[in-house]
Amino acid sequence: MSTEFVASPEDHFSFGLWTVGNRGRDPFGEAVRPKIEIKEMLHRLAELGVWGISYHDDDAFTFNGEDSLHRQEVDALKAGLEETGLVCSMATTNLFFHPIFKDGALTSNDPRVRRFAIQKVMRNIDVAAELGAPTYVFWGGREGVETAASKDTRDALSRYAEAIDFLAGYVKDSGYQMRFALEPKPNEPRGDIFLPTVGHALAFISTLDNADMVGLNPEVAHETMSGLSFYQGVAQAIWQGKLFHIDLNDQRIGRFDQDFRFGSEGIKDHFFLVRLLENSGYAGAKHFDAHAYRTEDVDGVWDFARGCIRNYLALRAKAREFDSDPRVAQAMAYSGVADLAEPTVGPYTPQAAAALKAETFDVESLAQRGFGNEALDQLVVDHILGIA
Ligand code: GCO
Ligand code: MN
Ligand code: MN
Repeated sequence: MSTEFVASPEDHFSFGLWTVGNRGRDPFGEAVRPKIEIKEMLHRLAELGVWGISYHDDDAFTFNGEDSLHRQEVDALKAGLEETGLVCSMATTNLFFHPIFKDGALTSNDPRVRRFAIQKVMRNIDVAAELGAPTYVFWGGREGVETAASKDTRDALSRYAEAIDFLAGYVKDSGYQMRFALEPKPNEPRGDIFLPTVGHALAFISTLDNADMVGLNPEVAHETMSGLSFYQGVAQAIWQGKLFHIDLNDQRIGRFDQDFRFGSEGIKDHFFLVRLLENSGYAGAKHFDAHAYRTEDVDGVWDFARGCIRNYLALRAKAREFDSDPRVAQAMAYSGVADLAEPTVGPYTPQAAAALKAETFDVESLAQRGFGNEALDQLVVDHILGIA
């Protein structure tokens, strides 16, 4: 296997401006790295074979800036994209940093804050459309509570749905080719965040009037924080046609949101994740939402970015190797992997029900079957370790 993993724009890798732009601030300490200018970021990313960038309005444009300044700033970003050939693969709104959002944005108890938040999103949706972003993400970091006494969650979810439907109406009415992707997270910065997991978000989407244009942007770290399997969440989102975007990073279970370099921690989980994305035909952005360790200087930031890409490409190579190993095919056949794709009873008919009722099963012999999953999984581990 080649040890040179070179990305090309066809791989659809993307980075948020805030990821490589992260200066290492945390709740206990201030910035440890200088600011990198957006132009510089775009050039460095393009050199790494990256396809796209994503941004929050406030990453690139002055918060609540005058129209003329806003125009200049949008033009500067546009020029940077044109110069480097990068696309804008996703846009989003910062609805969490300014103190006005301390009680939430789309779900603040203050209706004036809710209206301001929706206006802020509309303003940036116009920019996103101009930049050609196909996906608009909603991460509700402040949409939540510390004390359940402060909000009726049913009202909060109604206001959340109202806002998403209103904004979806705005996109459709404006003729923009854009879909929304909700990003679940269980907590941090709020004590509890609404739509805490992939499952909650999928159920919420099904209540929307504009469910057709709303899907998910799941993040490795967010499901893993809760101890859930990211792989299973993503697989279900794909099954429901709702994987619109994905935030790739890494995380240890039960910790705060660590945003580690992709593939640096849960190597086996990531092997299966990459294999799933590749084999499912997912064609969207492979978006790294992570940042360099706080120990790093600017060189470390680019080591981090290269590492995310390298780990994805290496795991993709491993997954291909695994899927073309005849011993794997044999072990999978023994385990019955393909048999699960066979319908069990088909659609209900009285005849099918009667036939099933009349069927006899040799329960004892069925119970004796082994599925060979130890041998199958050892092949997984052997491939990952390079000893297959
Ligand atoms: C986090 C989130 C954010 C969002 C970003 C784009 O935990 O901080 O992952 O990084 O992804 O705001 O919506
Ligand atoms: Mn994210
Ligand atoms: Mn996150």
